[in-house]
Amino acid sequence: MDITSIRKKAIDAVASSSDLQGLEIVYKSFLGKSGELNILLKTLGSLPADERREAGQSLNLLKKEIEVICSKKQIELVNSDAENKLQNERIDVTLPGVKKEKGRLHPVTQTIHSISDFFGSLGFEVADGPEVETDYYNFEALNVPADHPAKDMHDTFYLGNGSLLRTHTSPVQIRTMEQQEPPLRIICPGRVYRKDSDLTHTPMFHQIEGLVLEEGASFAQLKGLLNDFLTDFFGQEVELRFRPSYFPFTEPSAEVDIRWKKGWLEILGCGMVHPNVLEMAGIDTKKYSGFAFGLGAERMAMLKYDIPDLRAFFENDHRFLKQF
Ligand code: 2NL
Repeated sequence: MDITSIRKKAIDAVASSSDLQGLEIVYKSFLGKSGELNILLKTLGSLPADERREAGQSLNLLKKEIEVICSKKQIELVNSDAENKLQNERIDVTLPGVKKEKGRLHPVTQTIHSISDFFGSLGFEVADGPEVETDYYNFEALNVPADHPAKDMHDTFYLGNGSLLRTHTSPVQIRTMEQQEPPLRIICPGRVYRKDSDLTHTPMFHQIEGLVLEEGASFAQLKGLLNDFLTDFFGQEVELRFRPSYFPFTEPSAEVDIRWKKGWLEILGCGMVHPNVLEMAGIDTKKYSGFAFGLGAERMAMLKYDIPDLRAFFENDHRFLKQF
């Protein structure tokens, strides 16, 4: 094989390489360990000395030449690769983007926040506590007798190890009275659980209870407070009606109705904290008296936003939630 024909073969092969891998193969077939030039180099030894020198030189020149045309071709291929990508992988920056919907607080959470804010402005502190409670904190400390219907297996979720899911947030108030010295003004929002499920009841809902414990706390104060609260909540003067009622943990007790669409609507329960409850929590009943109230957050949100169906709060349909 003479050098001239190897040279021609190499130039043709490099020129017709259409991609970088192909060029690499061509390069190796001439300049690699067992490439054509190396094989030729090994035959030099069998040539007469005067011819050997000349042949060696031309082989070296050819080697350099092939290296140069290969690297030129390499640059060409890299450039045309980038050009191809620019031509073929176009992005239409004028296409409309995919919108991400903004999240927001659940209407029940917003209601809890707005109620907590109102009482916060009057010096109430927000308190919370466990959702898994003992019979003592959920019932006994609240003067609920052992045979009270609320304690029935059909009304309360018992967890089987002596604990239960709290049926109201009152245990939080009991725990606070045990731990802090009066005077006390607290608001206790949170999840509560009752074994009840139909159109107007869900097994979990949110309750907000309030407690004021101080010297001279009176029913008159309670009435004034609830009047101010409901006026603030509904954003207009509301007419209230206090109806005598019964809760084991308050005495006297009342249910509060507001005038609503030509009739009366029950909105919360309240009363003066029963002395048994205060004494069990270690409060000096000669010095202190207290009043408390409780309301359902979902019910308040339904009234405020005029939502007819309780289930809407639990379905988490964006079309419903984004309205608030
Ligand atoms: C309702 C309204 C009420 C209370 C909750 C309470 C808490 C303590 C002591 C006394 Cl620690 N009372 N909370 C009082 C009256 C009503 O909730 O309709 N409950 C069934």
